[in-house]
Amino acid sequence: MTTFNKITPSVLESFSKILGNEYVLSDAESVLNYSHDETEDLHFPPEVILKPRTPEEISQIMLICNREQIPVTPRGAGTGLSGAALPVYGGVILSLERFNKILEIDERNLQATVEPGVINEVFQLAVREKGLFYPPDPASKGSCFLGGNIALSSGGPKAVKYGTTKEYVLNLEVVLPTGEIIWTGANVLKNSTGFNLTQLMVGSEGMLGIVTKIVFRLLPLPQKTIVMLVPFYSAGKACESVASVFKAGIIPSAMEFMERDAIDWALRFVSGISIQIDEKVQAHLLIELDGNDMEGMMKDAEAIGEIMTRFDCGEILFADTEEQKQNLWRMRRCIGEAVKSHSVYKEEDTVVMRAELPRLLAGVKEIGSKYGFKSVCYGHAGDGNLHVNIIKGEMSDDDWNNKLPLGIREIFTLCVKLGGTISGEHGIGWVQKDYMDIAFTSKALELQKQIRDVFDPNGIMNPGKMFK
Ligand code: 2HG
Ligand code: ZN
Repeated sequence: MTTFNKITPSVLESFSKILGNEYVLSDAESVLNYSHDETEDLHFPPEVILKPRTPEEISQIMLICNREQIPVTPRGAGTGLSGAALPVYGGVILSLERFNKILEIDERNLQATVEPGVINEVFQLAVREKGLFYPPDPASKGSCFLGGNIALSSGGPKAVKYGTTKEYVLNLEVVLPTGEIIWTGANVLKNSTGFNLTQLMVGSEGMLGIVTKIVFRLLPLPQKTIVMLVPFYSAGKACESVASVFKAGIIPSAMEFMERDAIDWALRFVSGISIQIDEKVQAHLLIELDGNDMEGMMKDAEAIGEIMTRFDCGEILFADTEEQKQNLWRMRRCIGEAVKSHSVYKEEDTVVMRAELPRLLAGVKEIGSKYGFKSVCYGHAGDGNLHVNIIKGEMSDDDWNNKLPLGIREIFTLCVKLGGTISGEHGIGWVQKDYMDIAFTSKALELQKQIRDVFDPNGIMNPGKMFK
């Protein structure tokens, strides 16, 4: 177990010499703001918040922290959902918020070079102006940073057709935990040169280094979309219908599942959207098609409608206007916040093979009955990624803290049995690290820890995360 030293006044002085006083913060308000992310109700105060502007400044900070044995937690926008950016041992929060420039959009090569503190949606809109498309679209796209999307290998609704963040990363400039600055790859679509350090960094949750430049590949922007909201009288049948769409040769650009409570809570949480829902409806699928051939897309939409009726769906709502489409997505994207505002909860980011979704949902409900907890489930049905929000409700604190982990362990064991694993897009961070033995053998876990130790020999880089 690594031991850490407290930050001394002389170390603080060294940080100020590198950054300037205004970018070295330890006032109570800053400490409070940087002590949590969007994960449940966890708070860990840092000793100091540093806001560097260049890789060289970060390099100097890392040299000091290695010499002084001070933990460093890199942080993007703090929208994470697994506690990966929480300074659990105090020390330094190293914020990437000043790395907020889109350095180049290369229209000839369909690439872009950006800094990690650029907001996902700001980047999406910037490339969109040039007719280009960056598909990864986490629910928090309006506030999350691209650097955080890389750290957690983030996904989002469009992953079902376009893949997740990792599919778009070509090359990374990284400041290593020991201070050296490297590039991990090359700005090319094909690369079979050495181990893939670029993909090793994606999803490493700030434990293998600090990303300071990102080279993304881009796609041409699809011009048209169709959005449909499909109600079901059985949540299980909604899940069963999903695989049939893909089996029919159709790849939607999004296929989202929402249990009845999820949509009810979202409609109460977000203003300006009203949808008539029959009281017998138990779940919905929100399905999007995108492309440039509206006639072909309409044929696919009709085929999907046909398939859905086989699973006892209700009347399908086709969004007629851009505003209606936006409203349906606004409703879907606010579910996480709606659940947070409704109850103390724990979120599990389960993922299985798509056709196993019905068994996962049924299993979650059975385990909930066994352990006495209610769950609200929603998520990316098209890629088998179900967000299970466990609601504390009337559970006692003792059951919540000591009995519930046994139920969560059963849910994750079921995921692995169904060909899946314990996180599809939210990562492991602080909250899921005790369950990693379900997803990996001890040898596979040992290998990952050894890789971490090679990159971070003094154990100061985001310590306490991902592994017990
Ligand atoms: C989503 O798909 C997010 O909505 C979860 O991955 C959002 O839990 C949240 O806040
Ligand atoms: Zn999600």
